[in-house]
Amino acid sequence: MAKLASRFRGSLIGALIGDCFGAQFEFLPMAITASKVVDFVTVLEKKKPEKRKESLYFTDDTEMREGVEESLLEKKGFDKKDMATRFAERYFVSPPKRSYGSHVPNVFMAWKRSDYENIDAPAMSQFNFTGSYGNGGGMRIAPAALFTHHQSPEKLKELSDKITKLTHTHILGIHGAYLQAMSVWLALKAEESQFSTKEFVDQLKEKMKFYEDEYSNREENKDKNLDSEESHCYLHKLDVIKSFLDRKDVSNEEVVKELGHGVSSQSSIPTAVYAFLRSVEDTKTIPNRNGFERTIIYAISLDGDTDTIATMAGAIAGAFWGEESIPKSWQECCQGLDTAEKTAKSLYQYVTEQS
Ligand code: F2R
Ligand code: MG
Ligand code: MG
Ligand code: MG
Repeated sequence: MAKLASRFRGSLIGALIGDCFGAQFEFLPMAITASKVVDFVTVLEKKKPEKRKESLYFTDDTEMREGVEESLLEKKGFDKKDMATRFAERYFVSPPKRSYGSHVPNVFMAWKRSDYENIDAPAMSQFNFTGSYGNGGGMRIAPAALFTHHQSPEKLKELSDKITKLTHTHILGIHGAYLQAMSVWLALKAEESQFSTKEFVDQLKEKMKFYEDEYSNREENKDKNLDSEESHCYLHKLDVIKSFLDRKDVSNEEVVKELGHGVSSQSSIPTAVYAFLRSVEDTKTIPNRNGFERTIIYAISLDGDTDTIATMAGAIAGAFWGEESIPKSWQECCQGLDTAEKTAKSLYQYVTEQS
């Protein structure tokens, strides 16, 4: 079983690799298959180390994840002004390749105009005051699971909600980010030799049912007549994942139809969870590769929002199998590797001292 320090490194480096590798395919106007992704990684693996080094850039997924980590460590917990300032100031100097979501920069600009005094309102006014349900909450949330490793899932929920609501206040964005955070949190604690993918889904279902029930039972939501697929969206998708895990013939088309591969939380976060779980069980579709490698290759093969689905799946897979499962040749390709390694060590040290 991978040691905890290795799992911390695995989660952040796994997230980084998913982003850097997936960004090469994000919304490409061509069909992607697992064999095309395998060809891509094989070319990288055969390159001379000096040619590989930092040859792949990271995008907004990593830039915002780094903002979360830096702020949590510096402030020893959540500080909204500090985290918001880090998000925005990084965005204002970032190269165009970071390709942020189309609407989230409005939040950064509004914060800056208020000199970082008005933090809550800009996110709430997004999308005609419904708030964003983009997957920008989930893509950056893994460090919250590391930070609360020795705390309860309820503490993780509190922290995940605060980090997400800075930019994403739609309930599907908030619940989606928690589903991703909880998946990393559980993967960090899981033992490979006794691991059951179904039990993992059941643990997630229990949490999502509680929070989705709580939301739909709130007085102000009772007269909205939310249909059950909307109000219990993640519970429903976790059931789909469970039924997929029972079968060996689930095609990419079916996964995309039922779980999605888009930029919304609801059409990408359950997909990332499934990419990890499927890769634990299915050792045949992508042969001669370990579980971490299968997770990344499979997540990207689903096409669509490949950097974000692979970053979320990579964060879970890296937490489960640890850093040793991630080929050095893959790691060396990524811009941002030194930061991910250093931050994972600091987070590990921080939580160990706290426990
Ligand atoms: N932006 C990109 N990639 C560029 C390619 C996009 C693609 N060509 C396309 O056609 O979309 N990647 C990065 O964006 C995602 C994270 O975005 P984030 O941070 O959640 O941003 P935002 O702007 O808040 O939301 C993203 C989109 O989601 C839709 N949306 C969200 N809430 C909505 C609502 N309440 N009503 C209607 N639509 C809503 C909008 O389309 C937003 O633009 C990651 O993939 C990251 O890699
Ligand atoms: Mg395509
Ligand atoms: Mg991105
Ligand atoms: Mg993306």
